[in-house]
Amino acid sequence: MKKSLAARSIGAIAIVTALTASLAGCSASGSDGGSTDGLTLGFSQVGAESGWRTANTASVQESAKTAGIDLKFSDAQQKQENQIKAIRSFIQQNVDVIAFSPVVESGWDTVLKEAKAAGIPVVLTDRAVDSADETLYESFIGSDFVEEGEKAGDWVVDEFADADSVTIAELQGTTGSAPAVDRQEGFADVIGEDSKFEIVASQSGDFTRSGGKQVTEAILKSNPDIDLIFAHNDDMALGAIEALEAAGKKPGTDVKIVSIDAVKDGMTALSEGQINFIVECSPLLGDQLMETVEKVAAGEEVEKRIVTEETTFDQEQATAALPDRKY
Ligand code: GZL
Repeated sequence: MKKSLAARSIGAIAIVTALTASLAGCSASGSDGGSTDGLTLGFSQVGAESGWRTANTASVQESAKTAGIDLKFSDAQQKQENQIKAIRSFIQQNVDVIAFSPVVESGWDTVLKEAKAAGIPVVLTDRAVDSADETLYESFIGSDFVEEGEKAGDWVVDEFADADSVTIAELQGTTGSAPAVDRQEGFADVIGEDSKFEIVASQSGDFTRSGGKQVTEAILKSNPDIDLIFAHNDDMALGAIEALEAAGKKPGTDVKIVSIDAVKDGMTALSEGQINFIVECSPLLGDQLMETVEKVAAGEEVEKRIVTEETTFDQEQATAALPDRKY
């Protein structure tokens, strides 16, 4: 028998009421799935400028999930003011720990003092700050960028052992960033011991593929016969390859290229002979970061500087490593 409109309405209200009660009961008991007693980490990331950065973000997010740490993630789009805003927001939210990769070395003391005053410990990952006050952060986890520049320089000295003169174009990373400052220093220290090496142009491509292409196009206009490009990262090296090919030059042959990072696209270009040597800089810092965050939150001592282990690749080694490459 067809139910009356009234009967159907009362039945519907009963169902909605039961559903509302069950939902209310769920949220009231706190069983909403979120970890109520887990750590909360505020993380300010540089941006998404390169393949390295993408892999680093994935590592941080995956490791936080595995560790059961509630990650509040902020992408600064390579702007320091956005990172400072994010850190202040994390302080307001009273997170347990703040971690960040400082886009540039300078200008952090004020906001780090605010975090310290709020009793929130800070961990630096990937890039360092130049603050004189080392009490403003608990630890730095990342690479030795000076050593990376030195490794690139060592390869150049060996590769051009029989040359009388070598003209070099340097594609710098983000101006004022620790990797750009330190890689330039390490490279210059090694090649500076022999006057046959001359850096005829050194300009920032901001760690991006488009930046590397634009800078290389400009450099080729005034220095069409460079022997070598030293790129502070693979993304700029890949941009340089595009510029060299557009200028009718064979990358890796007419102009040799040495780079840093060893991300998949860079390693592919290396295995194909368009890049000649790559110094590894690992983005897989997530696990070390979460271990450090847990120790810091528990008030345990941590090492002030935790340097990641890294290697180098020539063409043969890149070809062998590519199938197992995680990033
Ligand atoms: C290095 C990292 C650099 C990479 C670039 O640790 O900060 O930033 O070398 C990235 O690819 O953009």
